[in-house]
Amino acid sequence: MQMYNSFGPNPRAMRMFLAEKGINVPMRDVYLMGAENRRPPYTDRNPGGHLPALELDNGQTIGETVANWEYLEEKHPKPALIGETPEERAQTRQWQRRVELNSTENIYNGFRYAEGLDLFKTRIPVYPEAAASLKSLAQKRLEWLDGLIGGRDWIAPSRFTIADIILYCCLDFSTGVGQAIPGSARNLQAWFKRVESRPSAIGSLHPASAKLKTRG
Ligand SMILES: N[C@@H](CCC(=O)N[C@@H](CS)C(=O)NCC(=O)O)C(=O)O
Repeated sequence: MQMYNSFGPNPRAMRMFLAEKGINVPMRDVYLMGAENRRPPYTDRNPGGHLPALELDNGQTIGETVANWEYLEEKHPKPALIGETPEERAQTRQWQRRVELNSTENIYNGFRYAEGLDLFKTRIPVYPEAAASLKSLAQKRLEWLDGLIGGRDWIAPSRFTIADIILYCCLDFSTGVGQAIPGSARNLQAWFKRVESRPSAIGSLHPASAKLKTRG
């Protein structure tokens, strides 16, 4: 097995997941800033053109971070980052969907259509006129989430899960490109510090982060 790796919040989330699990996977760097991920041979393996991806021992390559996490958790159930029981897994997937559909996807598209426009305009359809609305929507949904997590340590009650990894890696990146946690979202700010103190958080930063002055 090997991981196609790069700078960026999604590959970082994969590295953080692997660190939390204690799984050692050889990494092969793909040069994201030079769009190596957007042309063959990479797109022959992963037509989605995104990073990260996982090449399995049977030769198959799987894109999409959460799909790979589902696979890895089945192969390495402990410590559970999705869940040990059907009930826990359903709960985690519920929070994962809430985090991604409400917040992180809007944050990422807000970035791609504004600060990231020069990088993305030759890669994907871009809608600069939507950027401000997407950013505003994401902020409102973070405030909504903030209201739901009062009195608990993690996004899913009582357990550190993939929902925490997804949101943390996104917000650590987005803060550096003008989309910080809303000032009023005190629960989320405290939660962010809790995640940040885990060794996997700092350990998962890509060496290019310092040069690019963005955390990914
Ligand atoms: N839905 C994908 C998104 C992955 C993604 O957006 N990766 C970024 C890096 S953080 C990327 O590949 N960006 C470069 C590009 O899109 O060309 C996943 O969850 O894995």
